[in-house]
Amino acid sequence: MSEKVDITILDSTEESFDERLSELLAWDEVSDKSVQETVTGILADVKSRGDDAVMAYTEKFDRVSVTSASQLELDRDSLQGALESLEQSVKEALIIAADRIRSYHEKQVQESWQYKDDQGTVLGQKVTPMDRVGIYVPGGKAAYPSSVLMNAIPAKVAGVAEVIMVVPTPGGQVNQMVLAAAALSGVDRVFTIGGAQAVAALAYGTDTVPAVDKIVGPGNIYVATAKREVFGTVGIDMIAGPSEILVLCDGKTNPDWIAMDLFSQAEHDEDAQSILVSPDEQFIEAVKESIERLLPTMERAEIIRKSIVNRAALIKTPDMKSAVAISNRIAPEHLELSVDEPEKLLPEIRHAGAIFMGRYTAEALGDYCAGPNHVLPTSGTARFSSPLGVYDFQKRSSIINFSDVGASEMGKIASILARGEGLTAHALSAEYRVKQDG
Ligand code: HSO
Ligand code: ZN
Repeated sequence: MSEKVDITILDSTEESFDERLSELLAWDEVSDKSVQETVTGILADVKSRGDDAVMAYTEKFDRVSVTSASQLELDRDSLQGALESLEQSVKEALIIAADRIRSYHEKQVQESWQYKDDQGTVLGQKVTPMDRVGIYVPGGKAAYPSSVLMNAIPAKVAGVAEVIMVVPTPGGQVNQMVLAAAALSGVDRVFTIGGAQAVAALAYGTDTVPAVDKIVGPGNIYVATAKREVFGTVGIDMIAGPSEILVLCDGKTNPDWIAMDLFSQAEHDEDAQSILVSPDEQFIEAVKESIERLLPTMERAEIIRKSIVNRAALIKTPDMKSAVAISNRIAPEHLELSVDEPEKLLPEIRHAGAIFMGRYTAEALGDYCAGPNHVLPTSGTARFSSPLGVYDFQKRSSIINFSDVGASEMGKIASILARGEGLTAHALSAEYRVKQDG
């Protein structure tokens, strides 16, 4: 049984193509004034009343009432217990995923370095982890254990001493797999709080929740708005837009595989974007047929249909070269190169969050267990940003150690520049160290 799906089909040689593509790509996060006001109020309240405000909002929004904020913290045993309670196959899968994510991220650790210039002055860069990081994990349906691994493991690999997770438990419902993932990732403390109040608690600190240096992790519009507002007091990660996938295919992959790869991102969200670009017109027709046949069988058919009808496209190009050009213009979060020799295309790929090479590399593998991070730049931001990684939890200090000769030589230079800026104290500070005899 197959049903018609109104999916956009474009030909890149048509005059209207650029405009149609731009329309399709356009994405604006709704910035709602009332959300903004609510969030500002919650942030200010938590900042001034601390735990009392956190408890009040947790009761209001999550229907969880406690007499002391310390009851909102889970102990280590309950995390370990959650891991033990999992079905064996699920536990093993989580362990394998965590191990692979850890191994991959260990390669990203940046080392400190130093060198000596010809005046004997030592210059360098010292890399240190952040002290404390907060990880936001959404509650309910959008609680992805895989995202706990992807956020917490890089922080731990970076050497962050304390990783604090917050996760709302609406109606007291705790997601065991999320807690198990926290245990496996080495999360240090977990608080069952969420929303803007959790972001505020992490940013400002309360008697119970310690203030962190950076907050990462996805959340709803309230969480995203709160993160934006506390930025500056703490660091934040990028604010993720809806998931996207772009498949470049030569027409020789099983069309059902490609249809399902498109669905895999479409099922995240009605606003998710799935695009196929191929020089093979018949293949595009075949994928459309697969979509129409497979869609009614999907558990999340309604979300997928809306995402496909609103934001998907099947794009026909004259050749692979123009397909690659379209991909570079879109700068997708996920890019599949479903061709025989993907390494030949790779040098031409300029912007993509993650590149999935060859017909066997389903994007879904990257979401869970390949190893690289699944927190990736969306909405074209791969033009200037990168996947979440260890480097997001490390920072750099410059090291400068002047020799006496160096201080004398560079003191003369600094003095000239300082006087040029009219900053006499700077000039004298440098000049005091200039050797008078040389
Ligand atoms: N594809 C999502 C991540 C995810 N997928 C989590 C499944 N679970 C990020 O773009
Ligand atoms: Zn996904």
